[in-house]
Amino acid sequence: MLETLKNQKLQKWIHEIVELTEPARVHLCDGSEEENRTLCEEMVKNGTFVHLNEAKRAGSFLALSNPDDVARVEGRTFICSEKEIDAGPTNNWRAPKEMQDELNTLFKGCMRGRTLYVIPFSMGPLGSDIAHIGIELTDSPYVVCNMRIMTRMGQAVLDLLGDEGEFIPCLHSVGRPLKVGEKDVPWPCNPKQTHIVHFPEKRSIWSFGSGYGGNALLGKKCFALRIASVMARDEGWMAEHMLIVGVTNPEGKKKYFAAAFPSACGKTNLAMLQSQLPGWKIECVGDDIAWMKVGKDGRLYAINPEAGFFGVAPGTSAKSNPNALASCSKNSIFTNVALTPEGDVWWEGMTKETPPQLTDWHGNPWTPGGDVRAAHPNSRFTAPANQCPVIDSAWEDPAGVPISAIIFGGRRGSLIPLVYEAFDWNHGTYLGCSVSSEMTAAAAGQIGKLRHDPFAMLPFCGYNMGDYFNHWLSIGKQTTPDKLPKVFSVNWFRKSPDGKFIWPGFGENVRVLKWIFERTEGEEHAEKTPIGYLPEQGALDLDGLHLPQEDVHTLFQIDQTAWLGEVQEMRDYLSQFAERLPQGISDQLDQLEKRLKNG
Ligand code: O2Y
Ligand code: MN
Repeated sequence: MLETLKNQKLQKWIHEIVELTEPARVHLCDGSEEENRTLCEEMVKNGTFVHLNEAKRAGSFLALSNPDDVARVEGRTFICSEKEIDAGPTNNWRAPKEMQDELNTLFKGCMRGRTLYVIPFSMGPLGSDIAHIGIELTDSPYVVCNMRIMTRMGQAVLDLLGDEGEFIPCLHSVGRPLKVGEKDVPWPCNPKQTHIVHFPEKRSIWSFGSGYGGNALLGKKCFALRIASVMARDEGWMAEHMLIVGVTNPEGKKKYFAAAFPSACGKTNLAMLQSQLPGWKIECVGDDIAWMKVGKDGRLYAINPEAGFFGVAPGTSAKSNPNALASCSKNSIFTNVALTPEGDVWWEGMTKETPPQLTDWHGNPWTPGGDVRAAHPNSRFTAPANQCPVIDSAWEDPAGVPISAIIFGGRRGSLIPLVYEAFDWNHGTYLGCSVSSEMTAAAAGQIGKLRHDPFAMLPFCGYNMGDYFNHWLSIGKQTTPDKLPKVFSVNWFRKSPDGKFIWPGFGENVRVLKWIFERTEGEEHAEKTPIGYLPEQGALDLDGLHLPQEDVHTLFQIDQTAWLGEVQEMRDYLSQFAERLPQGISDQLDQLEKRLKNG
């Protein structure tokens, strides 16, 4: 069957990997309905999938992972550039030759008794100038079915690849070969040996030992962020951890915004926001990743390289995100959520009432009231983006959508105003550098501790982040300032002196998007302050919110002493990048400090 492959480079690579991993069979994925059905049936037989009730959740399945394989593993994720300095101080670096030797040993015979699936996939609409092709070789049928939702996958991609086309090779194994006659387990994996490895110079990915999410669906974080960020640096474009939304005003004018948030800041909710302001409409182009390129007209154009959502289930409800809930109403895969006696899914925060009886994510009977959660906190739904009720009409436009604003968010109980605007692109780049969040992870015992997450890219930048900051500065030189998106900072999490969140969030965040929209229209409504432009008195639409005046004051208060402390905190944080920290970023720090001191 491999002989039908026209691309010699692909054929040669598959042969090499077959020789190394020794699978029992090779299957070239065509992406068809029939292929998907067969794989799902096989996984139901093997116990990997539970077929959900067709009347409640058509075409959908539940998988329960091994409890030791439930999330991305940053400690086992490596950037193997030739020089350590090129991976930078925020990545785990290993010498490529040494790592390749280790991987060759791990992968030797690792697919014995299993099928090697060849998944041709496109990140981005087929044929888009901004899109790129990848080939994932995996021994996990679960990965195949998820990749079919998350990417454009199958024969059409091979046709586009042709004889000479370029692709990113992505190799994945669950790392658990089967002995002759051995019965498989429902979720094969090898957590002790997990390696998620990126070779930025070779532009290749080797992932071993995990079947879960970002570790295994290699198109997402491994390719579309870590390797793509390197490609983007070398080729003059941007691979960002950003959602993309279309915002339409009551007059029918539409603009597109991209936004980066660290985890646990409501990114998916913003991507699918239900506007609480009459006449204002938000539509979703993407919920997680944006690839952006300066177009012929000098504006920045963005595509969503993905075709589906791999969303966190807990907390997703008809109130918090009805559009996410509708997106996974059918043709979806659920991982590590609870199962109802009716054969549907449930997770904490889905409904007001907890069902009296469930099967939890360990597969055990579960009743409310105990300490254990029914669904894992990182349980997920994999849902086709085209099932989202507010998917934007241009979400698959190969040309991308023109970006008018870039928004950086974080979770900060104090200091950072609800919204402010950077003075220019370089200042906006500094805002990206300063993204940070107060941690919410109770288990880690670090509640409230500040975690820096520049551009929300800390775990996803495939090279030295100092060079990444420089790349941002250089994008600003590709076009004229009037064509560049304006850059904003938002913080939904500022608290009043009595410790309560002030801003209602969710659908009310549209009020902030409205002000941003108006600013990109060139409307004034802004007051110049040392940290940037803030909404002038009355410019932010607060009609009907009934926020006490002192809370509105706190939302926008700039505490000079605390801000000078933040400058010092940023100097300390950024010092790790040493000679790779661009002068342009140090200049921003100096200028901010000067403005603060001058009042
Ligand atoms: O735990 C995982 O493997 C999922 S990570 C993830 C999934 C979807 C969107 N974003 C993320 C993330 O970690 O940023
Ligand atoms: Mn993400």
